[in-house]
Amino acid sequence: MTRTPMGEVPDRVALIKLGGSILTQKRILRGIRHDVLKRLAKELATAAHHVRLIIVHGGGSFGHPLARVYHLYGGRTRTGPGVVTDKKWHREGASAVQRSMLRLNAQLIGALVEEGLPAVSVPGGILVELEDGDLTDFHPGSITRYLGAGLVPVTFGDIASDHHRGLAIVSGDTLVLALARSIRPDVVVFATDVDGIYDADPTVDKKADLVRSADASKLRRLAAGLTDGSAPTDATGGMVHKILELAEIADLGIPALVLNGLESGRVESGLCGDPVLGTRILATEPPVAEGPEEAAARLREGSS
Ligand code: IP8
Repeated sequence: MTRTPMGEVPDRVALIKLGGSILTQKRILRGIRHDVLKRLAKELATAAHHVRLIIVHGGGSFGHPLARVYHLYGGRTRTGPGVVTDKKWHREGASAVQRSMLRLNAQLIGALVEEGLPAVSVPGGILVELEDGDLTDFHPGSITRYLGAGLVPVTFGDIASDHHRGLAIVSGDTLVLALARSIRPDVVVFATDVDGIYDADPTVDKKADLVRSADASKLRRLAAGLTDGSAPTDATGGMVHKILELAEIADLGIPALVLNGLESGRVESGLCGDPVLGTRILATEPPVAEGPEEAAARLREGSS
């Protein structure tokens, strides 16, 4: 991606996921990394001169601890299916989780607005319908309309209605994949707390190597290798899920990038298409459309 000349409205769209692990302090309930938030807002504001942004953020210590306490997980999540025994408890939990997520979202929006970005909030729960924690319907209209109006929509992993369970969590990663499918951005960037995708779990294997680039089939091989281990850790389980989602994004013909959002300048470089340390995901080539002459020749030759 090349940088848009100053003053011109960018025509390219970038979808970026800011991981909860970079925005929040893992071990402190609702602890915000204010310095990171401020720096990322500056980088996003600079990048917004070159690409139109859709931002998705995760929950970190604003979402996951509460979701766990109230058994709100469902479907393919890190902690497995939740068991719902008491509807009132479930409803109170849903309200508590969303209130907490809105606080994180407001902090991020505040930082973006301070840097001059017209950011607006779109709770992820109103975009989706779930069935046992899995996405069944997606309604991205509010995102596309805000984007069309020149705003920066900021959505987040949230509580959502679930046709089977009543309520469940929709993760930021699920929202990214659904947005990629429906909006077809020019690039998807995942800002995480590690340098990219590794060929083994770097928290347990000192010899784990950073994968500099991968296509969908390499990603699927990597995911299979990571789940081969005897007992995949939480970190690996989360990463395997992300890797498989990235393969799906690549198959949509959209390139992606996984980089470290805790390192200064990487988010800006990644969004602007400058060289940056991370894992570059190559888009799967769409099949070349057959022209009328080729089609006629194929029919003449009687091939199918
Ligand atoms: O951090 C989940 O989003 P994620 C958000 O992207 C909640 O997995 C509410 C737990």
